[in-house]
Amino acid sequence: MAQKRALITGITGQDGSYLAEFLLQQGYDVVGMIRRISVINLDRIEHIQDKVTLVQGDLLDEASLISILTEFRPQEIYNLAAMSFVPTSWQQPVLTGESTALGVTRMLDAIRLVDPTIRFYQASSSEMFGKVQEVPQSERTPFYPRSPYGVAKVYGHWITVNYRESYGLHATSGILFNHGSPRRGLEFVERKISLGVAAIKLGRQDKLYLGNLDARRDLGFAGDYVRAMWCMLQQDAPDDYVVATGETHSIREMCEVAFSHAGLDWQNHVASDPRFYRPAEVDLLVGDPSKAGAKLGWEPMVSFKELITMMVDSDVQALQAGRRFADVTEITRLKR
Ligand code: NAP
Ligand code: G4F
Repeated sequence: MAQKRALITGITGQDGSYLAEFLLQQGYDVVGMIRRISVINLDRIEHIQDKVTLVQGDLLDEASLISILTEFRPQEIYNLAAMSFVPTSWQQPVLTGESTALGVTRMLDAIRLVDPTIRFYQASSSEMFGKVQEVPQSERTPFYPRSPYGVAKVYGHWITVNYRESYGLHATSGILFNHGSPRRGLEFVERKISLGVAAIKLGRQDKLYLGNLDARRDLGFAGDYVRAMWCMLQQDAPDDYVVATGETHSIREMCEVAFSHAGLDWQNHVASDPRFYRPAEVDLLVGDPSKAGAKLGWEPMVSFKELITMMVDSDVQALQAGRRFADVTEITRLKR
């Protein structure tokens, strides 16, 4: 059988890096789209850089997408690129809409124009459920987004459904609940905690400042979740799927597990900082992954506790090895 080619937008991100690894293992020719910036950060894909083809393009620029599809002719596209950090979406709501919402339309339109047989995966989000209308959340749960990011993702989801219904595209939306890994961006709460625990364990800091500890999230391992993305595009018909663990844990529990793994008591080190609270919060997320289980045969392999301890161990090792991390907490504080 001829080798399949996949295009990944957001290949430099957490999920893009795991998906690229996974697709290479499946024998794919992987093309990754990166945007033009003054210094390209290939940290997450350094180890596979010579096995993938990198091409410049931007979700803000439809012509760049059209020319990539025309040149590379992928059979599958995984649209993972987005402005993905929820607090920044209040600070940069228009940019968030341009990439996270309209960027999806630009890519769908490029597919429609260049090759409507391309299979398309859209990285939708549990953030769309926001102020949840039922517990647990499934593919049938109505959306009630609580951030400009969530609103943009709702648009991305519905334009995917619309292009599927209007033009018969094989366009699928994966509604993924939170997933982290040792490659998670430093601002997201589970990584902020694992890196904070590692720094405290090694005596480099004493306090970790966090926001709302009562929020609850359904948190899995990114390596498991990219497998679900691929399974979705192997189905005969496009559809929507919730991908989640079915468990929910508070941020406080994340702290307990992470600090106790390092032999520390979280209550001695975690302090509250009102600047990390959000203008509107998503209090509780817990997904019902039964459709993904039944139709895709997908289930998560890594538990909540395994994920958090894996992340703490990885950050302790990284700091011990002399790796330096930018302090992003200052620049992600919300103006009040
Ligand atoms: P991430 O680590 O923040 O990666 C985002 C990627 O998008 C980066 O490669 C970034 O490139 C790229 N990007 C941003 N704007 C772009 C633009 N205008 N044009 C081209 N590329 C652009 O995010 P992630 O955690 O891997 O998540 C992947 C996708 O899944 C995102 O769409 C996210 O919203 C969605 N999602 C994530 C989760 C989760 O818990 N991780 C859950 C549900 C849905 P740079 O390297 O240049 O910044
Ligand atoms: O880690 P977070 O920033 O992730 P959030 O907002 O749930 O978004 C992530 O998951 C979405 C899927 O539901 C993705 F679509 C999105 O791209 C992203 O990957 O915050 C999680 C929770 C929030 O309730 C927040 O208020 O943790 C709470 N939290 C408490 N203290 C904090 C902090 N969050 C951050 N980032 N930093 C804190 O200090």
